[in-house]
Amino acid sequence: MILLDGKATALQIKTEIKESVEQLKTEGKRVPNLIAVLVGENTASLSYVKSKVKACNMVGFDSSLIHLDADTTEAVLLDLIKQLNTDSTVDGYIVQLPLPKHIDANKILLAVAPEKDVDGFHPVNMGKLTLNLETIIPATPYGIITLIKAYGIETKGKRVVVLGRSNIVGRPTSILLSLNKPYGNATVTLAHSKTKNLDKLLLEADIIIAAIGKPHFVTAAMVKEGVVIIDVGINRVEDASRKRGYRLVGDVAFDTVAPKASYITPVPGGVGPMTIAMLLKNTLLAYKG
Ligand code: BQF
Repeated sequence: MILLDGKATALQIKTEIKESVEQLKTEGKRVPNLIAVLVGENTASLSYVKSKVKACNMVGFDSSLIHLDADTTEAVLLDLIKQLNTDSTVDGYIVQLPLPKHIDANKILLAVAPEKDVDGFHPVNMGKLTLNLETIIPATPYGIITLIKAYGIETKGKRVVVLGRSNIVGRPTSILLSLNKPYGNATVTLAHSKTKNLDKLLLEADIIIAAIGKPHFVTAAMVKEGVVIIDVGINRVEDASRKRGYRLVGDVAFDTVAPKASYITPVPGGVGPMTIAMLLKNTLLAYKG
């Protein structure tokens, strides 16, 4: 079993980005600028945006957090987005999800200028991804592909089961892996809550991408010997022995599945850090235009 070390791979990517920023500085150019917009007080969201801003600082990007009240109206948020779209000092920005229920997330994502949409969630960018056109790839799917590539794992002709059909992870990942390009060409099944005979499907999978948000959902009995496991789950489970009162666990029962796997990502330290690194990469690409 080989551990897919997302933390180390993300550090390599961030180091390369940092070197690019230093190069820009020696050329007397401005540095990339990423803005994070957060609405409300969701504690997980707040920790995610903080780690994104911190990662920006680490590579030498400009970055700031715009933190709006939980009762911010859709109109006010749309107004901010208009400003960010026309602000030439902003290369890219993200609107942290989930948004409060009184705001229509689809309407917000549609308002983001596609060239500044470093999350890659705008329908135009999603459409380009689907059509195998050059575009901004959502950070988590991009991180998954980059991790697979870093370890030289073959995807061509492999049976992949993606568990979970979210717009942010499952669906774009299933599309990417099915495209006719390097680290694509897989035979992909997108499984979800209505899938029948999931156990049989998983047992036939060469690669499993777990993104359903259920702690320890995938067990050893569900996977074949030699399987590649990419665990996207970031689930908080109560743990009185931790300072915070919880610990992070994946969608895969790591301890029992790992001995059967050829490669497996840990949680934490797997796909999560890759997501942050690829957001920075997307910001650098948006800067370069
Ligand atoms: C790690 C996210 C669900 C819903 C909205 C590193 C992150 C997480 C874990 C992180 C996530 C999950 C993010 C680790 C960003 C990934 O060491 O394992 C980093 O910050 N993530 C998000 O912005 O929105 C989410 C999960």
